[in-house]
Amino acid sequence: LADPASPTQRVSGQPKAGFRTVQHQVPLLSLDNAFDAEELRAFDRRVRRGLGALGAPSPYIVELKIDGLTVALTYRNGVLTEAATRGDGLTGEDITANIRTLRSIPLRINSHIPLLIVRGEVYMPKEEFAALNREREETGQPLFANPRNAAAGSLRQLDPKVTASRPLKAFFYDILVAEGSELAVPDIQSQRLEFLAELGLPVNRDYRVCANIEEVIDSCAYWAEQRHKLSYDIDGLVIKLQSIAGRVELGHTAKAPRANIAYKFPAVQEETQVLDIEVNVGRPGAITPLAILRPVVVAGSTISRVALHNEDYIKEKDIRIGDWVLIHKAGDVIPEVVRVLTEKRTGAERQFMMPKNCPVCAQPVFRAEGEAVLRCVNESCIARLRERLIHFASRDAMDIDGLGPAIIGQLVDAQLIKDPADLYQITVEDLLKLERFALKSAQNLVAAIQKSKEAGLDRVIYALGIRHVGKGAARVLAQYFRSMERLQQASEAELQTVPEVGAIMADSICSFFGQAQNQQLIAKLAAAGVNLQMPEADLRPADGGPLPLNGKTLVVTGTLTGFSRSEAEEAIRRAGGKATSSVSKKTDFVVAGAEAGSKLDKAKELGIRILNEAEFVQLLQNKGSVE
Ligand code: 5U1
Repeated sequence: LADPASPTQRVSGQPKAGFRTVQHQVPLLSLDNAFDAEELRAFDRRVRRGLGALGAPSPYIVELKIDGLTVALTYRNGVLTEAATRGDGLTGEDITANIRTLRSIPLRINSHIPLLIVRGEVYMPKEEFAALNREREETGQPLFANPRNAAAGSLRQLDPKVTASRPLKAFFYDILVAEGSELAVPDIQSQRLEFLAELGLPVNRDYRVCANIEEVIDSCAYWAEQRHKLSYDIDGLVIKLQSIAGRVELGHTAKAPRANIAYKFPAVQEETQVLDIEVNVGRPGAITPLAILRPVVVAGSTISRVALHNEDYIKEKDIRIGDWVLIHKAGDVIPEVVRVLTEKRTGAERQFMMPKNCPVCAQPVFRAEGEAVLRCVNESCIARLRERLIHFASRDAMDIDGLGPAIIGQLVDAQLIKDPADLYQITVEDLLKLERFALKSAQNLVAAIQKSKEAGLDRVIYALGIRHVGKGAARVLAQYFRSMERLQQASEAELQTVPEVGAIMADSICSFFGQAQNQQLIAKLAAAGVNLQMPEADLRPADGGPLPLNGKTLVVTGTLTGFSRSEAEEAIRRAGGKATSSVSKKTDFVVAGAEAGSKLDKAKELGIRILNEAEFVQLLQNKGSVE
């Protein structure tokens, strides 16, 4: 009776040992490329000649070519039964379990068509890619080079739970097979896209129907300019004959249909010279090399410096001072050295050596075993303090309006602050002694600093800059421990019971709070009046009686309408209960929202009381029975 379209099928059980290969029912062709207007006009002449209509203009559609991973989905009687990668076009890999975890892909489409196979592209939006990489950096994991690699890496995971945790999306653009359809599949490509959308599949609506090839060329010029504004990467455009009958008539070569072509944007790699390599001291003491470049415009912005990450990276790419290099923007955003143009070397280039001492405080630097990064470990290094303060004041941390790197630099140089807590002692008079401060701006900054005392425990935890503790983890820690004091006292073992906290993070938190200067910092923040508590439980009964979930253990699963997962767990803790992530005999209740999966099954198996959202709210409000 298992229904493959049941929401429970979004999360599958066990990781697989490997992917099964699948034979595509219809080959997934690739595309020939055109690189300029002339090649597009030549394509148009071939199309019109092939159709015997050389004199007549031909209508085309221009679609965005999403830079992701091609997939083919099979729906039988409207239900998603199989998903495969493109592979070599004839054989792909079975990634059904992983595809099912993508919320934007329907498990059931709005039709009972006996067999439908559609083709599309799975991708990761640029911002989500950047956030994922930030998180990976914070937790010491290797970074993805670009959104495409991140999408491919996320989809080709043997454990679907990993795929489920990644921000993947998809667009569909082609119908490979439609059999026994009671619905007429349209014979015009733009109508086909709308048809796919009506079925409930995600479709990119940024297409343009063009009456002739000159309109196509205009559209290509438009997107060459505008593509950087999209929230996802595209690696070109696809020009297709609107008429599907025409497409069939023209047929295909061994590799590609004759009626379609990909337009590739002009290369966005530029040559420039490495004028120097400098090192930066970041937080927490990471000494990172930075190439100073002869300024060059790449895809609309001037690049004059590029991160070289670490010693191994420089060695691997063999980057020397004076080298000519090819640079591009990875993921269309982050400048990166593609390769050294060794053919341009004159012999005057110089090898770069990482410093043995911190360039700011002159103390020796260290490279920990297994790490690629050199670090300055001098706690009083001015450069480290500056970076720490920049992070402390940043938008995601204490969000101190007007306290940017330049002012922080002045405050540090004037020796007005030695740690973040000193910020709260700064007066208007102190600021007036610095450059560029007038009475009003000084008053505003002092007010902004004072206001940040109520930023919230999660922000303070994040602002401390504990290694491996990102924004999300700080929020979870704040919700779990509810006060800085409790967090400080937590053992490594207790920390590891917190969802999302692993061994590396737990170790890092303990070693942070184990250091005397960090304990002093927390004490100073508290003395300055920074709020280091979560707000008191607003669900606590007015009469001060027992909390409604006192001593009870609950597991939240599935999607609730009124709470996010962490909000529901917070509500449980505030009501005196314990929120855990796995169902066992010790679980008192399982709160099951929409699309609850294996945890709900396990609860049923163990005979644990299952609450729907309304019953859960009743319990929180002390209106239901917990027995
Ligand atoms: N929008 C779109 N992207 N894209 C990529 N259409 C499209 N068609 C493709 C490819 C590789 O190939 C055709 C052969 C279906």
